[in-house]
This record gives sequence, C-alpha cells and structure tokens, in this order.
Amino acid sequence: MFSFNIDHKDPQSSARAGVIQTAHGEIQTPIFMPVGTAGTVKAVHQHELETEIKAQIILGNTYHLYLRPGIEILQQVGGLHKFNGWNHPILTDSGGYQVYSLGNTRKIKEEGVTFNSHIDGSPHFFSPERAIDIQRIIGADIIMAFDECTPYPCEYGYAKKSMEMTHRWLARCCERFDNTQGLYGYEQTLFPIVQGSTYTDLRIQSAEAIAAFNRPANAIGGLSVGEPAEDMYAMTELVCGVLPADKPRYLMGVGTPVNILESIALGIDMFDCVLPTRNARHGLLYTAEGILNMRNAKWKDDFSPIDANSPCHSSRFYSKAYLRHLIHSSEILGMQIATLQNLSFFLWLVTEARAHIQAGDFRAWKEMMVPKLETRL
Ligand code: PRF
Repeated sequence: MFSFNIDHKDPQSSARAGVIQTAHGEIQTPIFMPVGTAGTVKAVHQHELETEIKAQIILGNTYHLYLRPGIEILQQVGGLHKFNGWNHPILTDSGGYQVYSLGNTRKIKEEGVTFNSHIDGSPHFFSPERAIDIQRIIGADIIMAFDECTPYPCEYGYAKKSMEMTHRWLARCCERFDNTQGLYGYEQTLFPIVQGSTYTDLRIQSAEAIAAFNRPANAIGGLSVGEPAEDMYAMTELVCGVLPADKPRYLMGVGTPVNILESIALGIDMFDCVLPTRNARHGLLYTAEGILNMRNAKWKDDFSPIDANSPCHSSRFYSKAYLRHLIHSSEILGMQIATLQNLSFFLWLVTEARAHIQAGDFRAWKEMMVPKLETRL
C-alpha cells in the first residue's frame, strides 16, 4: 500500500516532486505537515484544515496522546482518525523527542526511558516496543521509530553512544512492528530516524545504518535543536547523499520558510514544525512578502487585508487592524485567524515549490523567494 513515486526532479538542485500513497489517501511532496500534538492542530477545525489550509497530513504525538486521553480511549474509539474526525493521513512522533523536552526527571537506559508526566508528575516508562504498541493503537498511517534526539551542543562521545543506542532501539522497533498487525485493518508504515548530532562521521555512519534497515522511507532527527543553520544544512546534505534517493526523506521539526526551501533543494520531501501554529498564537504572521508582528502598533489603523494574496478566506476578509486588536486583546478569534494565515501560507509555500520543481525553475524561484521570506514588514 505505502508507496512513493517521484514525478519530477529539479535539474539545478536535489529537489524532487512526488506522491506518497497511504491507507488514508495520498500526499503530494514536498509537503509541510501541521502539528496536532494532542490530536488537534491548535485553534483549527478539521474542516478548515481541509478546505482553507489544504493540509494533506497532520501530526500527532505519542507522548501527549498516551498521557491524555490515554490509549484505552483511543483503542475504544478505533484510533485517532475516528476520534478527531480527520479522515486523511496522520503521522505520529514516537515520544523519543517529547520525553526529553517535556518529561522531567527522565532516565535513559538501554531498556528504555523512565520519565514523569509534565501534567501530574506520575511516573511512566517508554521502550522501543512500547512506543510501537502505543502507535499501533493511535493508528497513524506513518509511525516513527523510538530514538534519542541529542541536544546541541553534544559532546562527541555522548553523541556516538546515543546514536548507537538509537540504532539498537530501531532494530527492536522493527521487530515489534513486523510482528504486530494493523489493529484497525489498514496498513501503517514505520520510519526510522538518523541521528549523529553535528558530527560528519557519525551522520554518515547513522545514515548508512538506517538505510540498511531498508524501510519504505527515512527520517532525519537531531537537527534544528539550536545548531547554526549552516550546520543543519551541511548535515542534511550529507545524510541525503547517503539515504536512498527513491524513498521519502523527512526532516523532523524543521523549520522556517527559508529552512524549508533550502532543505527541499537538498532533497527533503517532508517537514513538520510548531513555528506557524505557535508563532500565530503570539501574533507573528508569515506571508509571501515577509514576516509581520501583529502586536506592533504600526498596524493599529491599517485597514487593508491581512494578506490580500492568501489562499485563505479569513486572511483576505479581515484587516490587519482588526487582527491586531484581537491579538492585543487576547481574543480567541485572533489566534484562530492568525493560525489559518500561517498554516495556509506554509502549505501554499510547499505547493508552489512543487509546481516550480515540476516546471523546472525551482532553483531560480527559491533564490527570488528567500530574501522576501526573511523581510520583517
Ligand atoms: N526525533 C524525534 N522527533 C523529533 C526530532 C528527533 O530528533 C526532532 C529534531 N528536530 C523533532 N522531532 N523522534
């Protein structure tokens, strides 16, 4: 069922346009996946995700869904698709990142990770097997291997030991995955994750080890954790050179609009990031002309549309002054409108990238877009 077909390759970069097929429908790549941590893309209705944002796949987080509502509820309802009504592809992250960033007093051992809930402090244990079992129950179309995302900076010895453990954990994930059937009668696909911090030799080793597992797609983790952008691009380019070219490549937790275009040029097909949703709730808007801080007093009497060129209705309908007022007053509608703007822009950006890859002028288009995307309006 899961398949990836590349239909165009950019002649002047490593960018490619393709289609991923999953049990809940197809995904046109390159793609940006809105983050829906707790089974909801914050402030957005599923209907708006479909019709306004034109999302093709959304994320969920194993760590959050396991703590709340809990796997019993998800099993009872028949998985996350049934629970939240999103009848398109879903990807879940394994918890191998949230456990480190959110769980406190965590202890990492070969067997797995013990941590305390960020909600009530209760103790929990995740192992590679457990992360697979929980993701089987959540029922996402794409599930992620249980890994350790090393922090930045990270001492070489620790990065090496951690990477080697991530590889051993992957073997355990694959075994559990291969020995368990899709609970709900449709196929799920496991993505392994490359680690190795910012060390060239470790990244090559990790990419080779991960590629050898021969799964249908591969992910790159451990980047966008505070390292300079040049290091992130260098590691991404290196790893893309090792991972098989005929399988999707997912760069986890990336990034800004510029990061996304630069990484598409390096051969990345899938992205997710909290930036558009989180920043929207703080009044930071992304547009094709640049970034606007809606809290700024300069918008208080600007009655022009939020983004006249937006594919999203509310961004053409409401004015900057009105949105500034809503955000300034911490009104719920302000967060909703801003989130719609940012997500519809990120989806527009990757759709446009895809069209330019198909037209053969992606590189020139990217060079034209990058300075605009970095402009502070
Ligand atoms: N591992 C997992 N999820 C992630 C990451 C990772 O390294 C990152 C790194 N930017 C984001 N999300 N499992």
